[in-house]
Amino acid sequence: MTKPVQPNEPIVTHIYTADPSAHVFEGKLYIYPSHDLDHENTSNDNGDQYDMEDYHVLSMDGVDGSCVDHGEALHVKDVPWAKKQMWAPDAAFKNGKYYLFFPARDHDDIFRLGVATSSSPSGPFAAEPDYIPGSFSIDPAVFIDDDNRAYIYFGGLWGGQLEKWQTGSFIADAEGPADNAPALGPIVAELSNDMLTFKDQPQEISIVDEHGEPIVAGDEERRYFEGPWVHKYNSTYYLSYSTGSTHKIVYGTSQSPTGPFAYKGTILTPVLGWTTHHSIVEFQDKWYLFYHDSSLSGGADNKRSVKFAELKYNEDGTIQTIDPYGK
Ligand code: FUB
Repeated sequence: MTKPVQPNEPIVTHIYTADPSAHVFEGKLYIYPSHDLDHENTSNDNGDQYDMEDYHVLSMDGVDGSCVDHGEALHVKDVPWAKKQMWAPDAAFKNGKYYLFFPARDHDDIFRLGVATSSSPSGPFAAEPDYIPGSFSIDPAVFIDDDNRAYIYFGGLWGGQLEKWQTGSFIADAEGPADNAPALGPIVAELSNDMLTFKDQPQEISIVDEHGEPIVAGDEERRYFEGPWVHKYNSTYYLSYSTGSTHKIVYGTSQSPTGPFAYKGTILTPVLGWTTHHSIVEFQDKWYLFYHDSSLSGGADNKRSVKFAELKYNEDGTIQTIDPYGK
């Protein structure tokens, strides 16, 4: 019998999992994580240590029950366009189908975003033969608004290659903006009704400070790095993301799903391990943050474990900061 899950503890321990995207489907919590592997690849800023090959879908009937691993849902060998590095995925339900969105390097080593479909939230998923036309970079996250329009958010610096797309084409040696120039924002595109293509040209999202000025690239405590997630609470849109080099999950709010977003504060203080990555979901009238850290592996950057914590709002809609170690 599997052990019940506990807040701020790994939800599974038989495999390493990271980058959790949590959703409520068919009355249960489904978690779509990366599946970290135990290998000896060199750790570097290019992310070579994150050499994942497949996805497993996890589910929980409740936050005090056990977590089920539904087994391999998609493997890179079954994705014709993809070569390696199956990084942070997300899932969505529309048109009576489940869609798995995922990044991987294509055969030219360029990160692209793919889609796979299933009739079940636990998969297995069948990949489309090609990546989403016009897609690039990493960390897709899909938000479906109350009017049923679906938006995909994506983008990550460094190994995620976002700097290389500033001109609209891939420039292999492109660097990020100067420290005093606006930081690169995440990218958003509305998805077509069949969820397989972008409806329009992807747009960069602006994240601004308390004076309405763009957050600059040198402001590493607040600037966007990777791992976007959008949710809606009391009619306000919340964009949350990792600050990468300063290891925090932070957020901003907007009255539009495409921004601009006004920076508000920190959701999650740094965890053990270099990366931090999260999702936010409402389940049975409470809100939860799913995140990962490397404590189960003793701190190995490429061997992370998904955990969760309750997320609470203040009366004014701001989010209370979570310290995962209760300091
Ligand atoms: O898991 C590989 C990468 O690490 C993800 O795509 C990033 O968000 C970071 O968590």
